[in-house]
Amino acid sequence: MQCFPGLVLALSSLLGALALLQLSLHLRVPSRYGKHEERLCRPRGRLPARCAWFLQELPSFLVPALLLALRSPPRLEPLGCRLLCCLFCWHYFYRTFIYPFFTRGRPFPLQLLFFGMLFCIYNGFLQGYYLIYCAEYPNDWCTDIRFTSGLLLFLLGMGINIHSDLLLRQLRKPGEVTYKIPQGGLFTYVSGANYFGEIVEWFGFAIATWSLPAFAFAFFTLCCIGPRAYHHHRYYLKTFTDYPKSRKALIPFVF
Ligand code: NDX
Repeated sequence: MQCFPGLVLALSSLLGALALLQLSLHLRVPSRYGKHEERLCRPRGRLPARCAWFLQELPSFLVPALLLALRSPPRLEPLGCRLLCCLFCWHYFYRTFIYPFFTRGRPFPLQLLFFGMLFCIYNGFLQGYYLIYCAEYPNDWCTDIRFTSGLLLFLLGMGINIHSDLLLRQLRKPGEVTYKIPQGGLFTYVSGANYFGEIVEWFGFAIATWSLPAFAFAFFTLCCIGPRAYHHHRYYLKTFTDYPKSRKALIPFVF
């Protein structure tokens, strides 16, 4: 396989278009899973959350890993490039092999799982293909301000995301499916602390890679889970009369 810059441009543009489609579909009406799923826990047409999240996210880890294995001779020089590919796989290792096994979420709709998997194949291919076959970085990219600041943002975002996922999980005992008011960590300031972390993470990745595919993915993430944070916030305000009034939806002190 070789690098086709036109393919990268086309796939990144399509990802940007999907982001706008996602935004237009879900700005008013949230994606129908989790607390926005109206019919509770009907087993038909749903898969247990553990299984669903594992299957859905697996391609985001496997596809870049396969592309890496198929690349002969291996090309991930310089160090900056190798590190960037590892960051992407690191996140999806967590999301595929760790997050699903601890989740206490409700069963996930099969239809969304199918589209989610397609999305993960698409994005895993785009990010992996670009980093493994196309990206060119100077040998001193690791000391470039874009790489270092992007890496710091990525790590900060990932830390917030994982910590917030943990706080949400601890709200329930095994087998419980009720919703409670999240407390602690960044939830003190925003209802969508896990989403805020994830958005910071992927913008950090985009800055560190300084690439069109990564910026397209960060934009998609913003359009996908930004509105979802807003819908979560409205849900909490509607459901809990004692919900902290100073808490924002997504961005601490701002929105
Ligand atoms: N999965 C990313 N669009 C999505 C699946 C659906 O990873 O075709 C986007 C992802 C996909 C979507 C994905 C892309 C767009 C798709 C869509 C389906 C249709 C759509 C493909 C791939 C589509 C077009 C046409 C435009 C292409 O019971 P429960 O489950 O609610 O329990 C929850 C629990 N919890 C609480 N427990 C007690 N009390 C409370 N108050 C609670 N609040 C929540 O915590 C869950 O077990 C858990 C987390 O819940 P929630 O709702 O906060 O997060 P969730 O949305 O489930 O995300 C989980 C993590 C989170 O860290 C988030 O940052 C990350 O995954 N994520 C999620 C979505 C997308 C994404 C990251 C990204 O874009 N980077």
